[in-house]
Amino acid sequence: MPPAKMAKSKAAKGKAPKAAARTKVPAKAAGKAKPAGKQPSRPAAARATPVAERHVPVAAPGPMPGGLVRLLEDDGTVAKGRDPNLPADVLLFLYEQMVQVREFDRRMLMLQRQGRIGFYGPILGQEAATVGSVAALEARDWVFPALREGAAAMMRGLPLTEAINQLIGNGQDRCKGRQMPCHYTFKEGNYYGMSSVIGTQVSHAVGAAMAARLRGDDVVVLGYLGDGATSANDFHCGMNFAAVFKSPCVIFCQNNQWAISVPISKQSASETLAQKGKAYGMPFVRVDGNDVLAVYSVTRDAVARARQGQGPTFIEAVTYRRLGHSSSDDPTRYRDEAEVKAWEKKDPVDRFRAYLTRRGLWNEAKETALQASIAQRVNAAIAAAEQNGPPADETLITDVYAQVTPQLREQLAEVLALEGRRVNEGAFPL
Ligand SMILES: Cc1ncc(C[n+]2csc(CCOP(=O)(O)OP(=O)(O)O)c2C)c(N)n1
Ligand SMILES: [Mg+2]
Repeated sequence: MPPAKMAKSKAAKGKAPKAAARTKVPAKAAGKAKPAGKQPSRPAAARATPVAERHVPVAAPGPMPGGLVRLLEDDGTVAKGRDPNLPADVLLFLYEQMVQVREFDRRMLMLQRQGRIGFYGPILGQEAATVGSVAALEARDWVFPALREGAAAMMRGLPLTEAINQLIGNGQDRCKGRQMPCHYTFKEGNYYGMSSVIGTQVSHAVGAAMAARLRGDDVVVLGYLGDGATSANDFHCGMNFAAVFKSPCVIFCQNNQWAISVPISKQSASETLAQKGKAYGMPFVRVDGNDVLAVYSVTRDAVARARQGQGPTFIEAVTYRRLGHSSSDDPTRYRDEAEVKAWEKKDPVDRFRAYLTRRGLWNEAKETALQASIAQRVNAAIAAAEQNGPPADETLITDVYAQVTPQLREQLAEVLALEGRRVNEGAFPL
């Protein structure tokens, strides 16, 4: 049932919680959000989640495939009968999002090197895993991201200027500079603020999904984690709880082979991360994370199972972190460049472009136009965000209690008397 109808029928039964009634989240978000500066025309891709609106038929839940699920070959071909046959506009939406986040990533890393933002966690190489998985959600579903899923917020309508406001931590940042960069939060897009504590995304996602079920919301939660997070307590508690109570969620692990400087071989003695799902008694699947079609397909099926009351699925997306853990890291100190080169050949964007070209949906002229349009969007967003001043000093004491207490006021006055205003402006501690 299309989301709009679903919300109506729930309302008729007298149990239409607020969240379930939201169907066009990104569109609403655009209306509600206060862009901090002049925002270029919204990326076509950010208008909505067309995948959700035009959902392709859901595969019947069945036994999970063994081995690695891969649909797209390096040359852009798909084995006969295995193409999910997504509509052209959906395919182009996915491609545009992948290209956009790649360019955004490149530029943000440059800004960090120039001292214009303090920190950045790049996703180069993991574009298909994020874009393909989040595209499988309906607009009313929720995302609990880890460090490398900022593209999910943008796909769900977070304007680029707002994302950069967050990276700068300026006065227009929703968290007023109190969070580390890359910890976007975007309530209108049902994108939960990222928790830095590794693995907690799992328990948060599982708990939120349980809460949604108890409230009668028709919501599925997609929670992300990295390979390193599978060693954290929260992963195990969350997986167990999810499976026992059939929490309507999908637990999506981006196995990018590294947890800062710890390789997967030192992270887990299991043959695969996916099989950890079996131990907890939930369906599991291992997918080629650089294959956007495969990622989309397996996530869509997992979301369908969760929505039908069949509980959680654990997905391991096999991919690779091609750059450092963050802008503060130098990966050449602990890994072989040959490994990086080998993964460059499995580039998810190139592979998908080859597929689109084969299908007659893409060509060089379109590529040039898209690159130019994205460069313009990102440039305009940077310019707009950089016009915003820092958060007011008074924000140090707001949002702590419902009302600012006299003690906090006193403390602020003391700090300002001692230090003056904006003494650390422009000095990034990271
Ligand atoms: C509980 C906890 N321990 C340690 C850290 C420090 N830390 C931040 S990111 C990270 C590695 C995460 O690796 P992974 O889960 O594979 O995600 P990736 O960074 O590769 O996306 C660590 C150890 C943390 N944030 N939280
Ligand atoms: Mg990792």
